[in-house]
Amino acid sequence: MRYLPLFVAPLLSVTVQAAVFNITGNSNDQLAQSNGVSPWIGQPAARVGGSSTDIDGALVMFFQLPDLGGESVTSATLSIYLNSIANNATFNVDLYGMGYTATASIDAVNDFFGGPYDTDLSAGVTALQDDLLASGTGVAQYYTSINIASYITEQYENGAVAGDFVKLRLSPDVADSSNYRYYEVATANDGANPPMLDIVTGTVPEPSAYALSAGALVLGLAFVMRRWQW
Ligand SMILES: [Ca+2]
Ligand SMILES: [Ca+2]
Repeated sequence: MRYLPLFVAPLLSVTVQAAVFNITGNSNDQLAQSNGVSPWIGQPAARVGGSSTDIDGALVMFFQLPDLGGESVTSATLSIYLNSIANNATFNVDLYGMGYTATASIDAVNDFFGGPYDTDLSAGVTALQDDLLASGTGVAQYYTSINIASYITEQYENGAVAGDFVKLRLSPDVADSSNYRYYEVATANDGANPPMLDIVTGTVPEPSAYALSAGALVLGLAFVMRRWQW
């Protein structure tokens, strides 16, 4: 039996961490309401779901994008502090991306959405995570999203520059929440537990680097195999 040396794996994992950005939400975050009127901008908490009588709410947040310094986004996660769940709300809360903006301000008329995951077909809206917050789970704690690095990268690719804001939304996953059944989420006006977007950048190998590695590997293998056969 002949065994070829296994030296493939080390060549394929050479991402180098460059910087970590812990971005606090902008205090212009705001509850977008189903009636198209959104007066609450300075509140330290927002009611996602049945925010008041016959009115539902979704929290729209803004995070100022950093200068990546030529690096790539290797990780990006949103952390949300759930204060409480009011009146045994049984729906869950989904995470959506709403692109990027130069100024942190909501569109009171159009930004609200409540409904099943990934059914908001509005232009510029992307479903990012089903049930980031779920009924029956612990309160008075942070919940962290899945890695949304590809979505953050997409914003830069679409033209966002450092100083622009990525816009994210927490929506109830029912079209009509019962009155006063809601998730109370800390906003950026909560000094202790604001929403956070944590971005990690790093150097991702260029495809050409992979190609070179692969080419060198093939040559190396051919060389080794020739030697083995002698
Ligand atoms: Ca606010
Ligand atoms: Ca859901």
